[in-house]
Amino acid sequence: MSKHTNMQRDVLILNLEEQLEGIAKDQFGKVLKDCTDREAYYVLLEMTSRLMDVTELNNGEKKIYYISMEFLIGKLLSNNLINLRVYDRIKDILAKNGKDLAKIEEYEPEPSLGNGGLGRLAACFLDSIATLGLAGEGIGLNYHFGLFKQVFKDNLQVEEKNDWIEKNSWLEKTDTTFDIYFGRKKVVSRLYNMNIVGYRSGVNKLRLFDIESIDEKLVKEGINFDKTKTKNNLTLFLYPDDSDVAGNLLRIYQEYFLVSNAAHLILREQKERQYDLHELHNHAVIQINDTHPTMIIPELIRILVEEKAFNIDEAISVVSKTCAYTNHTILAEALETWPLEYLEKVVPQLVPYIKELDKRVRAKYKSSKVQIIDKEKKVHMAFIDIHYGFSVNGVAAIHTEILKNSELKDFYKIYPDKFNNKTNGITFRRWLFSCNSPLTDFISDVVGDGFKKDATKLEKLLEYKDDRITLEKLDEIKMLKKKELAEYIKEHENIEIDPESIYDIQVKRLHEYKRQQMNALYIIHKYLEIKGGKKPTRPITFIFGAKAAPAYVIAKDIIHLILVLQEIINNDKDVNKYIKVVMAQNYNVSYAEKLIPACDVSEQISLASKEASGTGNMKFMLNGAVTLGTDDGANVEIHELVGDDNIFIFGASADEVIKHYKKADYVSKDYYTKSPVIKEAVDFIISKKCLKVGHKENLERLYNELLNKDWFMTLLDLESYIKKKDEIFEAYEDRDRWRQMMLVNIAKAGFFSSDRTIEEYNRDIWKC
Ligand code: H2P
Repeated sequence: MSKHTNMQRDVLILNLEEQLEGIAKDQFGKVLKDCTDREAYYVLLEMTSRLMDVTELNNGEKKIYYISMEFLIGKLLSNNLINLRVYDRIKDILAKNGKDLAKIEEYEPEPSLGNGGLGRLAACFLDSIATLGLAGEGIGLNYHFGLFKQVFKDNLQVEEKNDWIEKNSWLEKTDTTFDIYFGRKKVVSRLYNMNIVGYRSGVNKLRLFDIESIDEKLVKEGINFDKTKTKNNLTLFLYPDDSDVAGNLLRIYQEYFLVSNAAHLILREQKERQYDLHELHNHAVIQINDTHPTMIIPELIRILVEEKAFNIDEAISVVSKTCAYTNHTILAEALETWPLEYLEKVVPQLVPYIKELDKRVRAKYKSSKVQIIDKEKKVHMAFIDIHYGFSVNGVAAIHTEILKNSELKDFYKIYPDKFNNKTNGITFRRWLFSCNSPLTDFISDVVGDGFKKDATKLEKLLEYKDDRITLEKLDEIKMLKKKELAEYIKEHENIEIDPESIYDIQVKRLHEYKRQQMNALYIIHKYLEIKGGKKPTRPITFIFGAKAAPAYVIAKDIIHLILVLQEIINNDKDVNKYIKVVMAQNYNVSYAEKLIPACDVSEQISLASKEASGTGNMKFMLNGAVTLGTDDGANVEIHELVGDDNIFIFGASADEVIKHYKKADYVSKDYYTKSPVIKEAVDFIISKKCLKVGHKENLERLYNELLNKDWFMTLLDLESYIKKKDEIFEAYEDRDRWRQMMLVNIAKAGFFSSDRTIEEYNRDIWKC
């Protein structure tokens, strides 16, 4: 950091109190003490922005461009204060003025610029890239209404727009605009920046592109709008409903808009720094986050050829050396294949380049399995990335192995050196320091502060595995967090929960492969047991948080079932002493920050082989929850780290599941017919009790799905899940053992710091 900015920062920090008062006076004509919490939020926003403005930009000869349709950044105030190292001071000043930072933060609107793990990972990566002092930026879109805001009405999910952009916000409008062409149709983009400050480090930028001609009024009801008015709707929502052609086309418009802006920005920066574009790969590396930004490859090639006088061979060569691809899932639905005809409609100028890329592959490789354009004239976006990028990585060890040996094996044969694994990580700044300060402080007291910069130092905690005082303190902190969550849930969901109960939590995007429905079937099973007189030793609170994609019918039916169970169980006096169900409304990053520190049992129950990594599993572990999971994704690595004694694993292995798919021999009805336990739980979905509270159509559809399809093999694992789950609840009663499990999980979580992940990306891929 230069002396100049250092000094400016120091002066600001020295005079924090004076500065805050000055801003309060300017903005509201009041002293800080008299400001409302909302006003105090804007004062802090201004203060933090000033501090970031005088923090030096991370710089380097080579820059990372992390291109992603999603950046689930969450609220930024606390995180920024922590990274700027003024959190405690600000908290003290506020307290002196009768204010509570936690209450003030409530006024920060939360953007929903992401869907789940993929978007949240991108946000954690930005934090770590900045923390490691790497020059790198995120490039994404500035969706005005984000994903959506979830509300529950009549036990159903209803989507509303999430209106998060305010006049004063972290967004900085810039003067940068680009003309973006869809064939002959032109739109004008505008760049907005957000500062991303690293922990005890410099600042990077998140670049969010918007469209100048956006028309928010297009959204009339819920999240519905005219999908054909591209000029006005492009950045209204992330993931518009893609159940029709217009929705699919809009998605392509968005993707091209993102990458074309990115390409312009990157090339402009190269020019400003007077770099030779033939050396692009020495000064820029582009990380393509899942297939959504794949068109950056043909777009860059196109611009180099048409505007920079490259010949096509040179252009392909330099772009291929610049782009790297991360695969986040093996689910077919997420490996995009666009009909060529759609691309012709939206971006005709790109199609000749895609055809050229395809032609070159055809000339070299005969196998139809690796062709970019298939017989049905569909373009396999991932295949563009693999052929014309220099690196392909999976996001957890088992996932990368599945890519190499099964999903992408034909490519692995051609390009063994391109494939590599980068196990995901999470930023501890947000997922420990910020969301669980009592635990952070306690760990510092026990093992010192070293873990804040080097997370593997958490392992020192293991020396205290038999120390009663340490273990009791861990439990005390957990109880504190459980009480706080109980208050929050009372306030937000109007449900009373007992902090003495076991908190069993499953929070993640709603998807059948993540198997929230299996958890719901367990709850039914427990309910019926209690009705039959078998009471659990200790009450249990089952908590869910999940949004379902608006057009994903069965996912919405699963939410419906959970809400129906919530109503039946919480109102049944014979049962609600023993179990309760909470479906958190509008689960988002802020909610996660409240749920995760309070969790006892972390539900990671995907069908083995299907969850590429998971990152919630890491956040829970770091906060002392014990995992109940399948050997899938990063659970496998958690399992290896904590050992058999500190995790509860059940269900079919990834190999077994892959075999079932290959042989197509899984028949869910067989499991239903053979097992009275399964039958009883599944039948309950369409019992009179449920139908009285819920909707026949939704419940019957879900019931039939489970019996006749069950693509993600819920019934295959249900019995072993019930058994393991009973076991983990029993294990909770051995309080000494449980506390030790908590400690071991925290101690071993260091590996999952995103600082480690980013170090590996940089060492093996980016080389900055
Ligand atoms: C996805 C994968 C997760 C992975 C995450 C980040 C797409 O997230 O499914 O297994 O951890 O990317 O790599 P999600 O399902 O939460 O949307």
